[in-house]
Amino acid sequence: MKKDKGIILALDVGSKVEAIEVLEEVKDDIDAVKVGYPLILNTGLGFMKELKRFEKPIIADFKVADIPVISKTICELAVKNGADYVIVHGFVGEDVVRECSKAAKIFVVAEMSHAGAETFMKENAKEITGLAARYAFGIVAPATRLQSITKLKEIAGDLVIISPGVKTQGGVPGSAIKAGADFEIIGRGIYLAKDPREAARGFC
Ligand code: BMP
Repeated sequence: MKKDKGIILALDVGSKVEAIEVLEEVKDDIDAVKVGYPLILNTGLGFMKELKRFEKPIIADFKVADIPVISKTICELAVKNGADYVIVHGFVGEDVVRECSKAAKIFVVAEMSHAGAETFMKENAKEITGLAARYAFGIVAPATRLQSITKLKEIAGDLVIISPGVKTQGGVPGSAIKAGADFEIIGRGIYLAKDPREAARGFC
């Protein structure tokens, strides 16, 4: 995934019209688009193919966390419908991550950005990153906990680190990249802004 602006847009809007409007505005100021359940459950899996015309890598954020055979099927469906990368949970274990990696280029969630992730995820994030290093293209690590990014970076090797939690969740723009992330994921800070283009430029 080519790095220019260092920004991945989390396109969590509720309709095709909104999604296209936002992308038209910010396409020159982002490196990739992350789509997830809010958009895909509203518009259908096939919408990823329609987004191809923006010529940005598409990350399907399905946080896959099922048994291996079902997880692999989800990844296959995502790729068949236009995803360039799929986000998969790591806590489900090696068999799931391995099967998913056979079907797609994957990002593994190492540690999430919300407060609840401190309960179970934080203490296992290093092991999950070690697992990801064997199968994944990258990991997801929290912009809300910069020490976690720095710590996981030591284990991550060549893994690409993408980091959500910027602005609306409290992460300071630019700080995750300074701590070792490759890209910051930004959703509401861009698509809810009065002027999404100006907002996106402000993050570059
Ligand atoms: P926002 O910038 O609006 O807070 O959006 C963050 C995006 O990153 C959402 O799509 C969310 O699902 C995702 N995300 C997150 O916030 N924290 C994580 O730990 C993992 C995520 O994928």
